[in-house]
Amino acid sequence: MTEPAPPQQIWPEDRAARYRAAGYWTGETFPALLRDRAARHATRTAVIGGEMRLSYEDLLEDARRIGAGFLALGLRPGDRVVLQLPNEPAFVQVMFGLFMAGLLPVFALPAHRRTEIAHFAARSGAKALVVADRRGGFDYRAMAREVSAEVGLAHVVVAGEAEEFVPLGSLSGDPGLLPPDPEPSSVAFLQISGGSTGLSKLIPRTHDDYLYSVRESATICGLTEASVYLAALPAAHNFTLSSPGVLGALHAGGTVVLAPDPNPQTAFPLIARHGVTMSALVPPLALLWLDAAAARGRDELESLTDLLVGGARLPPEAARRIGPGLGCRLTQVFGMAEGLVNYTRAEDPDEIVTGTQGRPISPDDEIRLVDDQDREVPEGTPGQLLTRGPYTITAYHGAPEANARSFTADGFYRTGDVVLRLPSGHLVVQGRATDHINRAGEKVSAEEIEDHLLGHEGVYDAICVSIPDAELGERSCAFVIRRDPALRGPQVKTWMRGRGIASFKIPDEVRFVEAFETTAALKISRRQLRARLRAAALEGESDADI
Ligand code: OOB
Repeated sequence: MTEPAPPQQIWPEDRAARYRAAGYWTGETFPALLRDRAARHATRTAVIGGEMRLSYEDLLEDARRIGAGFLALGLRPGDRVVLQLPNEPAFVQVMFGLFMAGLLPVFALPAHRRTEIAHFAARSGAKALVVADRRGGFDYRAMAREVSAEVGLAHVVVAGEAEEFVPLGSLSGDPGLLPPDPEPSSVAFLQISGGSTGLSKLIPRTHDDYLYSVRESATICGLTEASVYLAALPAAHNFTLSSPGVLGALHAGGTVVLAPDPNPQTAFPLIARHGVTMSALVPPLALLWLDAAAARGRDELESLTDLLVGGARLPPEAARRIGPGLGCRLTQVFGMAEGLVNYTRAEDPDEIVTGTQGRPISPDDEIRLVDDQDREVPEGTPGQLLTRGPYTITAYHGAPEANARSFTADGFYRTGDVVLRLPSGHLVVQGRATDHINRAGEKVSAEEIEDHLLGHEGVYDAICVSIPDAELGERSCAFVIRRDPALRGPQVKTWMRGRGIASFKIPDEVRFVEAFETTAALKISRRQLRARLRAAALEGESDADI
């Protein structure tokens, strides 16, 4: 088997020179960042999780030991390591350990399962996987065994009971053998795309570009040494990691508190206990927090000054309730793992904060709104958002076809989002042009689900669409033409579970239909079919009519 090419991310030289000259790309790297913060804030608390509390000095020491430990296993700088850990201190220790050793984390989410992890490992050419032993009734070691058999991992490192694998606690090596700091323009890690077509793509981010977005995000959101950030959503997600997130808080010398789950019963006591000042949620969870605050009272939330909400559309009526209901300031965040992040600002009037998804981080974030033919739409008209800039990627890793689809010839990323731009530069997300389901902020590709369904022998054809949902924002609905007339919805769902995929990808609803297209049209694209089925479902037509 040929080795996959090492990940890279390259901006055209003229743009790179401009970003350096403007002071966006400073040449800082992740290892240098941690060393610097450990020197400046040695004894301040960097990370809290469960009963564990790490100072900046502790975090640096652990990261150096763990990083050297990975090298002692035989990994070499530049190697990729799939990192799948829950919100626990080990996540931050291992992430920085990998950075110290010049290894590239591939950030998987705890919800990912065999099929997805194997895909990330194969696509990135990862040599190792880091998982927890067992969480929430799921045994990650059993999954690691299957992934390893499928893609051939050299090492599996386990936080907790390791069984035949390498215990995280046993990793150690000579920190003197850690490599020199990487090139700031080199790839620091790979993020996972939400993915609108097929399987998730890998997003290589460089030290220079990511640290620019982290530093500016921290400034825009007003993070300081006194800030205490609660990571309620999965820490590996771009929103929680960098907007301003875990890395923004550490960049500012503040404290990160890791919540095992985002529910109010878990999060509120953590806020009270650790004096949390800021957190970030997807809209459905923000609504849950509002209900809980109304029911339990706001006493536990006294220290909370800022809540960021993003990842999916926050309706203005809900946005208006957040400030008064939680007693804190709302910031809307519209971002993507590929780069561009927009924030509402502290100085924005209320109607902008509640009615828009903010404006870009950088004066050099270029925004273009176009129609289906890539022609710019007139001012004041919604259009498909294309963007390029100092922290938006120019290509996915090892995906020439996706790159040809997802980027214009002059390097703009096609976000797939339909937005309106106000004269002030604030963006209002109106919808999207691509076929994914935004299920409470988790992005599910319709195509990926359909591909799974088509693997069922009782399924003749399947189309998956999003349907508005009061709780989730959107839910997934699979329309299935059966080969086997006895096939029932629950069977389809159970079968999907056996495919080794994240449970948020299991269709929420399965509806059986006789055929997809009853009109005379000879050829109709799956995209058009999805649009028709969604429209029909919304009109409440009976299944037989669809
Ligand atoms: C964040 O990142 P991803 O990569 O999981 O998803 C990106 C997509 C966007 O293209 C858009 O379709 C949707 O998620 N989205 C929003 C939104 N924020 C993201 N749609 C409507 N309103 C919003 N506020 O989701 C992400 C990354 C960094 C920061 C925040 C979110």
